[in-house]
Amino acid sequence: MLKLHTTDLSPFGQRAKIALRAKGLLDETELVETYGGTDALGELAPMRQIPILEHDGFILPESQTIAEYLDDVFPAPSFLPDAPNSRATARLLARIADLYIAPHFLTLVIGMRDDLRVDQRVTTFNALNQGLGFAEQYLAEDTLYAASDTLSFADLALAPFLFYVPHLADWYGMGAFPNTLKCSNYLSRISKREHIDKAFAEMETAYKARVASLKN
Ligand SMILES: N[C@@H](CCC(=O)N[C@@H](CS)C(=O)NCC(=O)O)C(=O)O
Repeated sequence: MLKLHTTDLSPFGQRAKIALRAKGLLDETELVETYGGTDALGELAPMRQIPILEHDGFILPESQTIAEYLDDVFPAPSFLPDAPNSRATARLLARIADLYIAPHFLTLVIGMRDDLRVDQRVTTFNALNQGLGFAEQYLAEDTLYAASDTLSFADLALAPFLFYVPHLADWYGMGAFPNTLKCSNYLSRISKREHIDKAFAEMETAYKARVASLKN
């Protein structure tokens, strides 16, 4: 039995959901729609954050750990390329997404509600752009996906965050990808790929609903 606690708006949740979809497991997964921070999530994991996966009684938080667990239990298709350099790049890009992009993304999303001050906007976009610059160094340009010609941990982690970059830049009146053309090109090319396209469509709908609720 597979169950995923998540919401379509969350790029962390989408990492787990894309993983399930790519493994052909989404149809048999019960999706529990929830935002983070609830008492019900707190009973499953101390972080109280989405996503949380349940698999035959095993309860697992943290999106990257969930993706790695799914790859261990359901090995095909693998989320790691064959070549050691590409495998390392896939892991590195996922780590860059978590360490240097995700924190600034969260500040900007929370700031939509709390009306981030102008100086904080600039600081946060500078930090976000620095994180994107780190990804830029390692993104492959001549491959179908971020690290190779197959979907990997890099795409599961990076693509959902990059999806939001133009949306958040638009919301805050900032430029998207000012010095990161490779990231921008990657976003265009990945948005057409199987599994990612569905995630992006779900995020688009969820983001529009979020914007509408903030404007009301
Ligand atoms: N490191 C976590 C981050 C997950 C995360 O920040 N989830 C957000 C939603 S996008 C959340 O549940 N926030 C609620 C809270 O922190 O109380 C992961 O990779 O799964």
